[in-house]
Amino acid sequence: MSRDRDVPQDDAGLRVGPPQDHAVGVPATVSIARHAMRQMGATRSARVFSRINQPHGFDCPGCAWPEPEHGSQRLEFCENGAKAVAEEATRRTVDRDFFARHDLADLHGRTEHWLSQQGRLTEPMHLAPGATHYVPIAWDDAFALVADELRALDSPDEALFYTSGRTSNEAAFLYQLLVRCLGTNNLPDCSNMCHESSGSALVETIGIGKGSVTVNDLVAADLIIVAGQNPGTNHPRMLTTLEEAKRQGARIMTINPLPEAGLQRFDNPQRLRGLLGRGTELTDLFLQLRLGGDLALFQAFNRLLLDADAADPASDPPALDHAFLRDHCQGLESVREHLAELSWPDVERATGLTRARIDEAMAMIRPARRIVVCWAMGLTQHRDAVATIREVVNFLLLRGSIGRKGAGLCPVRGHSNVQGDRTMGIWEKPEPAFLDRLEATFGVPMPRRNGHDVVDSVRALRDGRARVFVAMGGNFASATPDTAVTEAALRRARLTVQVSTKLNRSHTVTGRQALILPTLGRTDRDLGPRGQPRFVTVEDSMSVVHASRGRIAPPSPQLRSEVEIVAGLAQAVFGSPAGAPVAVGEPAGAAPGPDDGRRAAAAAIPWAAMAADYGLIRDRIAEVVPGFERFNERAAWPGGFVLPHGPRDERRFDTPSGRAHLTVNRLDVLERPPGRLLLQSLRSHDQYNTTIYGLDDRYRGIRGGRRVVLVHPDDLAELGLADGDHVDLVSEWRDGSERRAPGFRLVAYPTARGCAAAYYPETNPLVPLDSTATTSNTPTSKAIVVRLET
Ligand SMILES: Nc1nc2c(c(=O)[nH]1)N[C@H]1C(S)=C(S)[C@@H](COP(=O)(O)OP(=O)(O)OC[C@H]3O[C@@H](n4cnc5c(=O)[nH]c(N)nc54)[C@H](O)[C@@H]3O)O[C@H]1N2
Ligand SMILES: Nc1nc2c(c(=O)[nH]1)N[C@H]1C(S)=C(S)[C@@H](COP(=O)(O)OP(=O)(O)OC[C@H]3O[C@@H](n4cnc5c(=O)[nH]c(N)nc54)[C@H](O)[C@@H]3O)O[C@H]1N2
Ligand SMILES: [Mo]
Repeated sequence: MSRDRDVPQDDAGLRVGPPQDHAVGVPATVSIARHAMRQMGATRSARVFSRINQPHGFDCPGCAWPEPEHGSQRLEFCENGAKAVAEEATRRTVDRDFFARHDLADLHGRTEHWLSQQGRLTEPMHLAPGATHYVPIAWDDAFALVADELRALDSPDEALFYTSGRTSNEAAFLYQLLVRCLGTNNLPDCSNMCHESSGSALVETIGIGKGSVTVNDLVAADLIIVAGQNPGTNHPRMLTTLEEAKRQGARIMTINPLPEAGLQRFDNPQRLRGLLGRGTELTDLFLQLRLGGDLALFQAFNRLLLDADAADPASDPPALDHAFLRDHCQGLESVREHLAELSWPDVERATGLTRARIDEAMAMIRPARRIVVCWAMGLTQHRDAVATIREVVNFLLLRGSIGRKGAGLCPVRGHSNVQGDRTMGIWEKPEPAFLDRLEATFGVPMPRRNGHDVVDSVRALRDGRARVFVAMGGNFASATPDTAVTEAALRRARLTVQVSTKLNRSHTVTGRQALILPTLGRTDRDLGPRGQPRFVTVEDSMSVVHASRGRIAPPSPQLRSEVEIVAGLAQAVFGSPAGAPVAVGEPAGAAPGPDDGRRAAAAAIPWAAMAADYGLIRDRIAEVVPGFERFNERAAWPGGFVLPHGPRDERRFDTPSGRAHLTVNRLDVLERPPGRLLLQSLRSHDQYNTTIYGLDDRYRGIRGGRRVVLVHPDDLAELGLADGDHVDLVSEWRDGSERRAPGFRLVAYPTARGCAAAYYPETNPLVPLDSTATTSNTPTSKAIVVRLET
């Protein structure tokens, strides 16, 4: 059995009160001010906040929710965006003396909260083999060290290059180019743990892995379904859009095991009524679903639509959009046959909802002509996540609610540029056409075998098949599942490299050698070699690409931009065009000729010039990535430009058949053995993924600590436990193995029956590496069978 006892905790002041039923308002404003003053002080705070999400400012590093299309004059950020910014723009710094004072064992014993609170990294640091402390290293020496380790590999496939979703388009494009010039597609990214299931389901069914709506579509919708998402905490600006949609007459249905405060009522802090009054009731119908029940629920919706159509084909509005189905879709008959067999007892078991409750939902769906479905991790991080999202697509296709104003699919992305990174080629399974264009533009043969995603990367490290690990941002050790397995895997590496803004646990779980390469963040001013200000671009959740300009003085003159770091690595690895040949390229045993040709071609890429002038990178992106024509010109447009989207723009579906696919999805109810609960791992209001800002989860009434598990009071009673008891969470995996996360305080909470909730990353040790979603291979962070042990 694996235990996570050695992951440090910080829970002395834990207090539990009643959950709130509304979001934002005055407490949020107070919370912004407190966080900002602590990290940045008054003048810097005012400067920074006036630039967030403004046409000439920077993109908020918080979430990927878009800015309003009309271009706003008001402050366009939220409490949690402000925290994300304050965390990055902090005046606190970590310098070489800090590393001299704290050895690796000391740092490893600290919490994520403590590590992040130390401040911004300021110079490159090196952990030598066997060393106890990180020590300073010059940039060129750091690059040379990486190059040496890469050259020592038998195959480029023994190196892994992770990306987290804050990386700009320009840095992401250059990074994937470097990696593919080395000869591998090992580009795992945070998306693999996040919206990969959405991408898998959408590419297959509608031919493109991105959402099909704009903000204006939400505002114009008749019905917005928010499934498996907690926008009050994770996408607070979405609440403003939902509020606007309600004012325009939309109704909102929420599907969630938890009654999340933000979705119940919203007090808009930018409106006087929000500051003083009770705010807007957002949710009209709350379906309190059992974890993982969404597939069954959407199958029930679809079956009832098919039944209604059969009973009354002439109803207004019609139950099915026959013209759309006839002209643009395929697969209706198979779905009809499959759903004719739907078992209502299975639906009730899977959803925990009565048939009467589902009929209430149908009564809201039937009159809606324009429907948007929004979702996030509550749908994507399950064993049957891809099937579930395919069923959501069925639902919208049956209603003709794709490619029509006020309607469509809205996967709400997490990291602020996670969607853009994928567009730029951060993907372990690249399209051949994309590789062809890279080859044509750069003259370097591109690797054609698929690379490792996140879970496969951990396996490769664990099994000794990968030996160098490079991370462009993120916190791989903490974000990945099966903490004990992942940490042991990382420790087997010969070299681990973290390009980071701040300290985190991944700097303390190292290979034989390790490097920390400090980089500029979104808010930092980025000056070119002649002192000229440079900008980067990002793509939001709705395919809008726009510029982001850092405006404040970086914490140290030694920092390099992510682009400069990639270029520095590339030059160290490939040398100059006339330099000595370096063995990178095909696996060992391949003839040296092509290797050298690859190296020479890669060396001929103007890395240094592109690092000096990001416009040169954008010119290449314009050649390689569809939709980025005249990129440099359009990047400068205030508000940016929207990438083309076939289904959204012209009901064009780039699937092999040219049609949208309705799919047959097998319903396999997730069983909960007696005495066990289904546990989901989620975010508190005071964190950004593995970055812990503070120990409060205000909306859920939890303060001063994070080691809590929320369980329905009736389940507690059934298990013979009580609110306030302390338990170990023990997960049970089908191979008979068990994983334990000790010492959680039980909180009686109105979640769905049979379900429990606890925070991520504290619960990551419980998720087995092999427990992943079918097809997308995303860890099942939202459905872990656990028992509670006193
Ligand atoms: N402040 C802040 N903002 C963030 C982040 C952050 O950590 N902090 N993280 C960013 C990232 S990377 C991401 S991916 C997003 C995450 O945004 P969310 O997906 O909102 O994040 P989670 O906290 O994982 O919440 C999952 C929600 O889904 C519900 N849920 C869980 N399982 C199920 C299920 O089976 N069915 C249904 N219907 N609902 C379910 C949970 O109760 C919860 O409300 O937020 C982004 N924005
Ligand atoms: N159990 C469980 N596990 C999960 C999830 C869950 O819901 N439950 N959610 C999953 C999801 S949705 C995601 S997206 C992943 C998140 O996985 P990651 O993206 O790997 O994790 P983060 O915590 O967002 O990474 C934070 C670190 O990024 C660095 N950083 C911040 N800004 C920048 C920057 O501009 N540049 C660079 N180079 N570095 C920067 C800082 O050093 C910071 O410590 O976790 C996944 N893991
Ligand atoms: Mo995410």
